[in-house]
Amino acid sequence: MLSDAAQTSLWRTIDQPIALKGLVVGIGLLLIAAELWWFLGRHGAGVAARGSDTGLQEITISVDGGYKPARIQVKAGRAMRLCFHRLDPSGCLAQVIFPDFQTSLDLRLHATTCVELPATAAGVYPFHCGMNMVRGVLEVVE
Ligand SMILES: [Cu+2]
Repeated sequence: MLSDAAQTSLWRTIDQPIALKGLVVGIGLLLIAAELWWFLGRHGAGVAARGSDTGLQEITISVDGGYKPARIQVKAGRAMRLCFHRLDPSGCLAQVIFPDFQTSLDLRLHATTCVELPATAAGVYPFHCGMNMVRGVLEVVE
């Protein structure tokens, strides 16, 4: 056992004013909120795919640190073509997986790679990178 004197020299409590404690807690909560927003929040509205001569709905998605846009709106009952233009060298983004369509796509760097997906019912169909860290979502609406 340490004597009281030794304990005091090893560990000393410095009492802080309550306002400072509150401030530290507040900043902590703000940082937690910011993190949740960053990883789970909705970042802007979905971007609609446009029609094309082929009858497919088309959209080009830029892959650079994330999917831009990450929320894509398409119409139900029409096949679609998604083109990914990969600018990010991170190996993590070299693959896109569409779990609901049981398909995946390998993306070459500085190239545009397209996938055609069949017409589908209205709903929300997420897609993600090879390791499920970077995510996007297909919003299929009537
Ligand atoms: Cu990843």
